[in-house]
Amino acid sequence: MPPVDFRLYLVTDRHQTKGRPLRELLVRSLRAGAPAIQLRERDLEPRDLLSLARELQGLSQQHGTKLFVNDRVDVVESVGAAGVHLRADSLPVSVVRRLLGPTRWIGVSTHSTQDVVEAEKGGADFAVLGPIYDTPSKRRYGDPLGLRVLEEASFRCRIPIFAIGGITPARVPEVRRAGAFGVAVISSILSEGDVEMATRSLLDAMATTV
Ligand code: 3NM
Repeated sequence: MPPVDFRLYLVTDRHQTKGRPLRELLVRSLRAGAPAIQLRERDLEPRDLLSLARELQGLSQQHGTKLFVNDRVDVVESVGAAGVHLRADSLPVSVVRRLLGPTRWIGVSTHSTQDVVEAEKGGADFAVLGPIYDTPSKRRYGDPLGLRVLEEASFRCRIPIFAIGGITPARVPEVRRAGAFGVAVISSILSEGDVEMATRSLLDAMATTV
């Protein structure tokens, strides 16, 4: 696989859009330059997920954005997405690599240094590590890991690590200093009134700390 070439990973959650249609917000973020999106609508029926993924893949191609689909290798294949994003309880990376072949990216959600070590050993292209900070949805993801775990994982592993959980533009410099290659966000884009500005602020924060 080519090296990971994006540093902002927008994760979708249509329940965190303040009542606005997800598709519209994603288009606005794509136009503002969001380089990668993970479609993570886990409570959508398979056919609804497939049709949203198909539509987003078309929009992503128009904007030069990479589309990832959470867990559903079959949906990735059928819409020609850039890659899959695996959870702790998804199929193992090695199995997915065999299914998807060498041309699609595999990202993995991790919650400890050991998880990142294992994702790397399994052949993942990148890891998303969190929650680093308190997040509005923290109960679902456990206690914040803090910057020390990010530092430790970055020290021990070579795959790019994206920090997730409570990431804001103001926090970008410290997560970058702790070794994060990039950041992954939901609410710092999808819950903001000005989605374009929110996207650009994160991109600018990343650009000035790289
Ligand atoms: N995964 P926000 S935290 C989807 O720790 C997700 O694995 C997490 O939302 C993890 O950017 C999280 O609004 C939510 O804090 C991130």
